[in-house]
Amino acid sequence: MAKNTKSSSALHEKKGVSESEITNKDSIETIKNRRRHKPSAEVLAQGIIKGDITYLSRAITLVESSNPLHLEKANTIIKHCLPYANKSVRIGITGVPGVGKSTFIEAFGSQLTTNGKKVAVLAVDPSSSLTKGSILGDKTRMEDLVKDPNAFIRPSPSGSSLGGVARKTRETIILCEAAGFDTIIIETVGVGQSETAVHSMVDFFLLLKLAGAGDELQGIKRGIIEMADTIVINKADGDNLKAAKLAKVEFNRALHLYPAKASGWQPKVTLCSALQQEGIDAIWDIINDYVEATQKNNYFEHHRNEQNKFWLLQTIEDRLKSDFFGDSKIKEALKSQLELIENGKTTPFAAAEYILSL
Ligand SMILES: Nc1nc2c(ncn2[C@@H]2O[C@H](COP(=O)(O)OP(=O)(O)OP(=O)(O)O)[C@@H](O)[C@H]2O)c(=O)[nH]1
Ligand SMILES: [Mg+2]
Repeated sequence: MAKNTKSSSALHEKKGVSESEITNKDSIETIKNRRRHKPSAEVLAQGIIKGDITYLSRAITLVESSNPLHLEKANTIIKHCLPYANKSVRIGITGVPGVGKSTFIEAFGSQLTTNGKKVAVLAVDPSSSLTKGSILGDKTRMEDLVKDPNAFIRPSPSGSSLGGVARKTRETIILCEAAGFDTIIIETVGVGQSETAVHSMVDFFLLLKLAGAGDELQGIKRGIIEMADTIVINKADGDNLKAAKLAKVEFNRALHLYPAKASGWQPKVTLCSALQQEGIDAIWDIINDYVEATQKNNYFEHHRNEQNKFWLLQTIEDRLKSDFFGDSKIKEALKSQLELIENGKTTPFAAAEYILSL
């Protein structure tokens, strides 16, 4: 490679350092060009459909933006991508902090890409507006997957409402599918309402659990168990293995007490060690069985249709709410009515009637 003769000043720090051999000038130019020119929605969509990750990331950024102009562009991109979406398995993964979600996704995702799958990992994290997206820190725990050309990891979008975050994630799913990702993993922390939101956007819901000492069913939210298509007891290794096996028996017994699922699927309980990458294959087999069974009995498609209807109504509700509370007249009236309530000069119902009448 030619010596850098341009800057021979003694002040130039890199004197004598030749340009890196691995620097590909063409690709640098391409990246620079892309940054300079803002591609149209159509160009972005075409790029995504060809599997261009840079365009995919850009489009997701538009989806996540709160700028109305970006929103319009994002909607056009999604419209173009929709015919190419839907051809995937969407898997939700939840579990309390520390249960091993990131470690599991690293092991599971790597296994999938080894088997020729293209995996996108997204997150719905209700706390991400505070922590700026925990999956970012997580990337250190997903070392292999981050580098894997067949994997795409996107941190949780920030947002003030779970509804907003969920909408962004749903649209991101569509974009990822259009880009050719056939397995979508959506991670969420098992606190708050985020599991419900994730459950309403996936085909298969996986609950990661730890074997505790003794009473396994204590402190578990009933709703989460009901949502689970499979309970995976993680950290089934070393001294923990015995407790994990016991927990499996208990969960199996407990699951039989729940009413049958609309999918016709009997939830499974299985052991795994994400750290030692044991039991991962079996989980993929379970998911395949589920997909096969529910496609056969038409639940798979029916469920996705139901989810679409749900999100249509949810989106209208969100929009009405944000339009309403964002209106300056309403904001003012709300403030003054709140003061009146505090001073005992009106009732909440009268105040609400008044504000709604505006
Ligand atoms: N022994 C053992 N340790 C594990 C296993 N899986 C994860 N761990 C450890 O458990 C700790 C937490 O794992 P993470 O993957 O960060 O858990 P997480 O659920 O993503 O946690 P948050 O991101 O905080 O919600 C780490 O120290 C892991 O090394 C396992 O199968 N066996
Ligand atoms: Mg994590």
